[in-house]
Amino acid sequence: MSGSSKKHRLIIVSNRLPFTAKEENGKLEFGESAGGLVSGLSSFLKTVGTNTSNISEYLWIGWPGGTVSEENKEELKSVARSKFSSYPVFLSEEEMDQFYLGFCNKTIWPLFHYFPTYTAYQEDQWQQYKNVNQVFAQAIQEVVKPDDLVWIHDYHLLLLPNMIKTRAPGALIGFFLHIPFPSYEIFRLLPGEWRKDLLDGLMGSDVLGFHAYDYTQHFLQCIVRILGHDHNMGLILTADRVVRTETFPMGIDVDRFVTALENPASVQEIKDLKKSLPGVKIILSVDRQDYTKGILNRLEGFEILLETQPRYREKVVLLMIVVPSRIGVDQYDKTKKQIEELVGKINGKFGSISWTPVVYQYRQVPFHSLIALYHVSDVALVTPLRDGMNLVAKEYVACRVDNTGVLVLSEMAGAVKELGEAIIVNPNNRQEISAAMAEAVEMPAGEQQRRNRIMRDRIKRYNVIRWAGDFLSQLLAMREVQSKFYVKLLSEQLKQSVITDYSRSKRRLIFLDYDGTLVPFVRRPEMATPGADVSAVLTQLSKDSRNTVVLISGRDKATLQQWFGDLCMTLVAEHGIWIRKPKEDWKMFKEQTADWKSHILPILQLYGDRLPGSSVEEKDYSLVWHYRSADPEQSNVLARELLDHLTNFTANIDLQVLRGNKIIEVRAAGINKGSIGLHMLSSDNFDFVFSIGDDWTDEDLFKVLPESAVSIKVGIANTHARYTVQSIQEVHRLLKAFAGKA
Ligand code: ADQ
Repeated sequence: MSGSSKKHRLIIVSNRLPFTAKEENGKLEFGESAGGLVSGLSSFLKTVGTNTSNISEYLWIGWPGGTVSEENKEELKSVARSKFSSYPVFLSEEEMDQFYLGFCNKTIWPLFHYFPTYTAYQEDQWQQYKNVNQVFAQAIQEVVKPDDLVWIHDYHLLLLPNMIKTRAPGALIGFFLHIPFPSYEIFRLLPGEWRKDLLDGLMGSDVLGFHAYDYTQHFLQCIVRILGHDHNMGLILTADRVVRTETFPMGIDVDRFVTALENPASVQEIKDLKKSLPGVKIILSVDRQDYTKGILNRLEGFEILLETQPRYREKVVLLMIVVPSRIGVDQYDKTKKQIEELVGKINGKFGSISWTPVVYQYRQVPFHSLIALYHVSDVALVTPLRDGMNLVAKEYVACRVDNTGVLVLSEMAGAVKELGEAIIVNPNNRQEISAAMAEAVEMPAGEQQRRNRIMRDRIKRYNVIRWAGDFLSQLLAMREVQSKFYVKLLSEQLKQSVITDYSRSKRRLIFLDYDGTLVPFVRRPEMATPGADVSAVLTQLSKDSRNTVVLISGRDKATLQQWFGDLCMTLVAEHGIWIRKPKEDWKMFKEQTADWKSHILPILQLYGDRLPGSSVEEKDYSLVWHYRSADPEQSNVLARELLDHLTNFTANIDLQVLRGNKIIEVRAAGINKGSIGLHMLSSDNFDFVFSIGDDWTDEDLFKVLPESAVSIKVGIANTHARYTVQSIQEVHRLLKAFAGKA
């Protein structure tokens, strides 16, 4: 990883630490913890502190793998820090039970792997999930420093980014999801509050990474549909944040595997394996015991092969290694039983004294044995029903140093995107698995080498060190991306000086937009009535004789009259078509005709009918098609179409067609908030001009104001305004401060 020369500390956060600590007879015992993430990141972490790295040091935060009594916690902390560069998060057995075995592995894991029927929706487990994420947030807060890079991993900690955003100001937060992100149709099965909280949680990140392009797209689709945020090439812009989403397929450390094959332990293991299985083709199957891995399908495919093609009997062996996993979750216990029954059935049906068709082992195997297995197996059968990536497939290819060997790979694994030269199967089709096994066993060595050469080159290039480096480079780059958006943020200091200028001035002109500035957007415009706090602050501001307050909105005059008619302020309706000064009647700002409306209205109504949830608003001199409550994706397509339609239709008429915040508006050309702004400016000699708004229509006003004016946009998007604020709450605070100076 290269880039700016400044060095940062990296904080890695994952459910498990890279080591395990357990109490035996009251004493702590330490062990290594296995798994793709730990071994992958360890290779990357070896580069930390080198000249080419932007990372000066690292600290790993997570659970140490067991419950620890009070008296041993300090010792564990100290060993964790000195030996493993880690910081433990302590969790009770009950917390772990409901959190890990509960919400993580009975709700998120099955649902995100497209097993909705295995998914539990239990409120107490959800509460514990929130609680444990809070415990992690607390642990991070204890150690984090500004300028740290915080990299959170996986589905156990989906709520964490948002929880630490405020606790770790200045730190950049990255999140990587190691499992698939499911399509909206699956994700929406979660109760409304959960799915919103989970997405809000993730949106606390600066960079969000996924293994595959599809998962990134699914996530973005959920963000549009559930939170209502659009994106531009994966960059999500909300009123107060910029979040980058990106695809980073995780790799492995190929060199580590190749080098380890030369270790005496591996060499011996390879010899022993070859001796114990002479004259047969070895088909390897290695996974954690998990129903998503398709282990049963694999066995069924093998059964079909032996059944339908007897010539393979005594000629092939399925070497099946299953690593114990998530013991205590019903579905896992059930799958284990089913696997063992089927192994027994196949061996009973086809086996002989000299030949066992399926050699089955239910255990964790050490690294040197695992790579020996990869090295001697003629075929690797990797057939998950759904898998975020699948590192086993890549590890097998890495260990084929002479490029022989055949990988049979499921099209449902994320790894298939990079390993397209494998024999690709649909794991639901047992016949296909069986045919793939036969094809693999028969494949000539030249063809095997041709395929593996391409795949090995690819996985060597995008290895795990590149993967982590890329992710962290993107994370660091967010500082610059965000600074462009945050450059105009109204700091506390600037805010105070605006308030001082306000209090010293004698003739003030104050422009206020309404929707999105004083009140939030709601599903139906008529529901956005001003609350008591908004009415109070407007009353106070408009009572001050030094103030000329102009409420300038796109709404119709009847609504503004109803809500604010009694206040001593200027009301402007339909973005400048109508104006009502205090104690006067409504007047048209510039003469208008409305005869064009009868031509345009049917077009808008047609789109109103075509898109459920959208509606047409007819004002005196403008027409609006609203689509805030409609399906966001469908409405984006139709909005583009309507815009095109109207632009062509109005080419020779003096009308303007504008696309706003979930609306398309048609009105007479030449009238906008800017014209009203100029009119009001010329009505007196003001010594303080202030304008605040959130919308594209406010830009017309910002553009015409004198340089000395204080113009503020609500939201961090590009703007002509001098400053930006991130929320409506900030608008309220500022206006209240003004009112307090009256
Ligand atoms: P897993 O579901 O655990 O990981 P996988 O990617 O295959 O799946 O990683 C398993 C790791 O465990 C591999 O590194 C492998 O070497 C090791 N392993 C497998 N069988 C073993 C055995 N019998 N003994 C010892 N070690 C064994 C999750 C997601 C995946 C994603 C990874 C990484 O489910 O889709 O690829 O995270 O992001």
